[in-house]
Amino acid sequence: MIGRRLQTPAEDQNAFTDILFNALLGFAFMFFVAFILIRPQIPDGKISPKAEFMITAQWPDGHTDDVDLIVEDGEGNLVWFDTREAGLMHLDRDDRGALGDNITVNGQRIENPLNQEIVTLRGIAAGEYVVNLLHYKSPTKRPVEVKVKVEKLNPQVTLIYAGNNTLAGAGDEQTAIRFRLDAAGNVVEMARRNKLLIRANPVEQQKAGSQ
Ligand SMILES: [Ca+2]
Ligand SMILES: [Ca+2]
Repeated sequence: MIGRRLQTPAEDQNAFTDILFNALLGFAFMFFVAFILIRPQIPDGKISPKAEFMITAQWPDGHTDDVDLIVEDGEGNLVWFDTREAGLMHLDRDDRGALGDNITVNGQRIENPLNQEIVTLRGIAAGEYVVNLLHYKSPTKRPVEVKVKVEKLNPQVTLIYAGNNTLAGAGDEQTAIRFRLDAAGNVVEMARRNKLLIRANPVEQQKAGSQ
C-alpha cells in the first residue's frame, strides 16, 4: 500500500493512459463487430409498395371446394380466374380448394392447406368496385362460409370491410361488398346490394362453364 502511495505523478499518468488506451481499444473492437453485424434493413409492414388496396377471400383450410373471387372496377373491367389482370387490378392465383395444394419435393410431401384468393389494386381509379364470390365447384355438396376483407394499404393498412358470405353450392354467385372510391382513394360509399357479374353475363358464364 505504501509503495502505491509513493508512486510518482508520472507513473500514475502512465497507468491512467494504459487504462484509457485499453478502453479505447475495446470500444474500437466493439464498433468493428457492430459494423460487421449491420445488415441492410428490409422495411416491413408493407405488403407491396405498389398496391393501394387488397381484397382477400378466404375459406376454411383444407376445404376441397373451389371458390372464385371476382372484382369489377368502375370502368367495367373484370378480374377473376379467367382474366387475372384487368385495369389496375390483379388476381394473385386461382385457388381451387385442395387441388394443387400438395407438392412432392425429393420424395417428401409438402402441404399448403390455405384456401385464399387475393386481388390487389395497383393504383387508384375512381368509381365503384364490386366484390363477388362464385362457388365454382363443390365436391362437398355443402354450403361454405367465405370471409372477405378489403384493406387500404397506404399510408398505413386500414381495414375497410370484413364480413362473411355463405355460398350455397356450385354455381352460387353473391356480392360480398361494393365500395366507391373518389379520385384520392377515399372510400366514399359502401353497399351490399347484389350484382351478378358472371351469371348475368352469358359470355363469362360460358367461359366459367367451359373450364
Ligand atoms: Ca378458385
Ligand atoms: Ca387451396
